[in-house]
Amino acid sequence: KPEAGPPDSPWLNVSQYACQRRTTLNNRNKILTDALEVLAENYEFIESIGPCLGFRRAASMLKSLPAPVRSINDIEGLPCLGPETMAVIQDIFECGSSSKVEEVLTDERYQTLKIFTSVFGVGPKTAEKWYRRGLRSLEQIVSDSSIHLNKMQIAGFKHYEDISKPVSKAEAEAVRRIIEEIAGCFSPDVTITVTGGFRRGKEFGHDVDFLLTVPGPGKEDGLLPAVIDHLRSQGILLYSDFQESTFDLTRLPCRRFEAMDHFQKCFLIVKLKKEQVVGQQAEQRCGRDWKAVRVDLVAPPVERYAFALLGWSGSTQFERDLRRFARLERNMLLDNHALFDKTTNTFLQAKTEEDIFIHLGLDYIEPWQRNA
Ligand code: DGT
Ligand code: MG
Repeated sequence: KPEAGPPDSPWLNVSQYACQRRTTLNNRNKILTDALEVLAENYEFIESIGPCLGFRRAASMLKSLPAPVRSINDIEGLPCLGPETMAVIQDIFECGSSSKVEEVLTDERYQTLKIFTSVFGVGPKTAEKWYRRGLRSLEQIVSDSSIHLNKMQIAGFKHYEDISKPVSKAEAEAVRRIIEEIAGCFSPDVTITVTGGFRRGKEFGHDVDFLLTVPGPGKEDGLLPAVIDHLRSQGILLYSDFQESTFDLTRLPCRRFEAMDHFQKCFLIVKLKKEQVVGQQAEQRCGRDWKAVRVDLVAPPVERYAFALLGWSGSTQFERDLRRFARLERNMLLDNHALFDKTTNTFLQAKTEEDIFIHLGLDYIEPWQRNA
């Protein structure tokens, strides 16, 4: 049997870091990666970070392969495949499925936590708390008067039907036009950039993510509150959670990955009229003529734009590996705000994403190749 494919095999020299791989949406190993991601998610639910990341890393590596894996021999020598992952893959090749994965999929706890965490504002901790109280369905939660829901969760339940459905590219584009028009009233110099999954070329997303910037120091102050006010006065604001900027250059960079950055941002639910979406006719007579859509807006200072853009374009796994690569291979700290070289004790400046890749000594990876 071959040791690691033929000498000219494209599978040689696959990096352990997602930021050194090109991962398009064309995943040739979906059967394997779906299975591994179920296990990762299950570990996430029990907040077992190590095993969770292990399975996520393995799935991410397999997504980058240019061809389907056909046998266990194919993947010999590839990085990110621990013994547990290898056992799952072996099971799938030998039996058509992994008993470990099947077990999780039929597990009541996994199924329940999956439903609970599908609600906007409900994370693994809250889901677990409800599960322990014996609750098993969303209906039970909304009808249980002893459960206290926060503002975000109330909105999550209220608009569940709409926001649990995927957002299409056409809908994302319609949202962009709305935000663009409103932000243009604040300043004619505002630029609006789609980030997240849509920037990576996805056809559908769970929300629409945007970066808004205004050239000139401090010119973005007040931008998002103004946008929110406008949405409200147009009657299309269903929910908003505005977070004032806590960005402080003197306290950079953060020592580890933070779930949240410090830029001015807001998490919204907006009412998107069907007539505003290209290719969609307003439903006549029966049904509503609008859909609730989750929208995230982030407004970094313009000199932080490249870092914010790189940080908000994802995928999450790509971001994790960029930071890990910077830290372990370059002795640098990267986050959504800045890149810091610990060897020279200096901040490295960047106007574009390309600048950041150059600082890190990485080949540039296009957004559509970051679907790790
Ligand atoms: P989707 O919306 O399900 O199609 O997938 P994405 O990739 O658009 O994921 P999403 O919308 O949760 O987040 C967009 C990217 O922004 C993702 O790679 C994570 C990244 N990100 C960077 N900083 C932050 C932050 O402070 N909060 C959140 N939620 N995401 C952040
Ligand atoms: Mg998104």
